[in-house]
Amino acid sequence: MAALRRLWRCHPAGMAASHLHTSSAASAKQHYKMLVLGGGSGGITMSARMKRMLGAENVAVVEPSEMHYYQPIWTLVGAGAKSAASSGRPTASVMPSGVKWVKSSVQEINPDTNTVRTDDGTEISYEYLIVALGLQLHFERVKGLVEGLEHPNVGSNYSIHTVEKTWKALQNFKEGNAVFTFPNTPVKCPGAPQKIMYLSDAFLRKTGKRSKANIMYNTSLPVLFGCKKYADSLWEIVKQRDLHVNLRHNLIEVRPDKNEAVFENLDKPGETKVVEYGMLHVTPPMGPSSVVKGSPLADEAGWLDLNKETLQHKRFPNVFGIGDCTNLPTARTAAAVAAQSGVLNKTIKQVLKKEKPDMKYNGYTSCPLVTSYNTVILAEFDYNLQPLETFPINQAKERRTMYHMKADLMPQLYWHGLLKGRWGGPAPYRKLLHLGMK
Ligand code: FAD
Ligand code: UQ1
Repeated sequence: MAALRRLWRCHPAGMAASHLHTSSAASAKQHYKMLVLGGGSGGITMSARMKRMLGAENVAVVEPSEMHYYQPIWTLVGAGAKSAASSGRPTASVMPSGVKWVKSSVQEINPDTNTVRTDDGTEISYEYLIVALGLQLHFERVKGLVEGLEHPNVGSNYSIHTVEKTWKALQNFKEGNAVFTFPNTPVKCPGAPQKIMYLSDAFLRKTGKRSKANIMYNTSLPVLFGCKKYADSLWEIVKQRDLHVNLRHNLIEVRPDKNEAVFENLDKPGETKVVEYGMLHVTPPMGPSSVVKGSPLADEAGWLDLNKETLQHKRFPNVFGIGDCTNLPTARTAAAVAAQSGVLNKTIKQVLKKEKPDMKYNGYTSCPLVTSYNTVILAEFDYNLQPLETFPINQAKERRTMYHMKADLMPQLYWHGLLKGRWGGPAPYRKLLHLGMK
């Protein structure tokens, strides 16, 4: 349990004292026209947009974490290509100025009374609510995993507390199986569990250790990637690089003292396989935010129950949502958050004017599939898993330009475009770039 608590502890980096965001206890005003739950990618993005629409004094964000992380760069941190420090900035520095930051955790959402309760017992009422609580990681659901993450040959790019362990495990690898997993739950960025495999393969080749490694990707899914166009390219790559893909294999136990990982075969109930590892990269099981799950806002599985086109709640018309906490049937990514933010802005504008929302989110999502230290396949697709590519070139090919975009341009676009409410995804550019083409 102590180890688990360490995994969840917030980053202790200090808050910029120069910012004027006050704590909930210090404020008397407990009602906001627009209340945003969660100050991650979706929450900060929407608070910036709501500040422009309604004025800063009408907007509040409930977020307990002192630090805001750009999670997509953790793929490169785990492979030693970027530093963990470069992924985080103080939450105070990304909170739109003048917007109230309530530095607490939401404990309960009561949409029947238009109120939420925070962990210090404060009740906040709202006229409109945006839920952006993200999803929850469940390292504890794999037996032995929390203990395993204390060993030097196990890591996970999915948390700031474990991402540097991946890089250590990779550097320390000597021989044997290098094992990469994908759990039997929905995940955020479904490409990330295999990106670190391609980077590890490249690292082991660069350092002359590849011949001593047997690299395997054990995934619960029945496919390598959801959108066929990119899956076809990835199958070519795994064949060429001698990477072994085992479909429908789900990690159920880690035995760190013996360096063993136990997998169940999802197609043959009761059949398990024990794999000895030299290094293990785990993508943990994930699930809905417990706060959403425990509220009337949830669907049967616990996700925020939204209209998939307007992003308005199905039963509570003054409630909206964005990002990983929702039940939108597309891959959960920051790129999806970008596209959703433009649609949600329009939906809210129309709802405030008592008009019927008419802008439709098409499920746009994107996953820069890092396939080495200088190449990326830029997957972009919609609700129907149909490619929706920004550039008028075949994006299923590995490209250096796209690696540069992922490693150098995207972080800038995130901090200075998305989080400022000025980046609603590439759709306008796609139309321009495809002018005159089919
Ligand atoms: P988050 O950004 O996770 O924010 C949720 C926020 O809610 C957090 O700040 C949290 O502290 C807060 N919160 C939680 N519970 C409470 C509570 N009870 N009360 C108040 N606040 C609470 N996306 C891409 O587009 N491209 C990529 O290449 C990519 N790669 C990725 C690689 C990795 C390893 C990972 C982990 C993610 C990657 N993503 C990528 C996914 C992307 O980071 C997420 O989809 C995105 O951050 C979702 O935004 P969100 O606002 O829904 O959730
Ligand atoms: C994107 O918009 C985005 O959000 C800022 C990402 O998250 C980091 C992405 O990874 C990608 C690929 C996009 C889409 C942007 C372009 C230019 C294709």
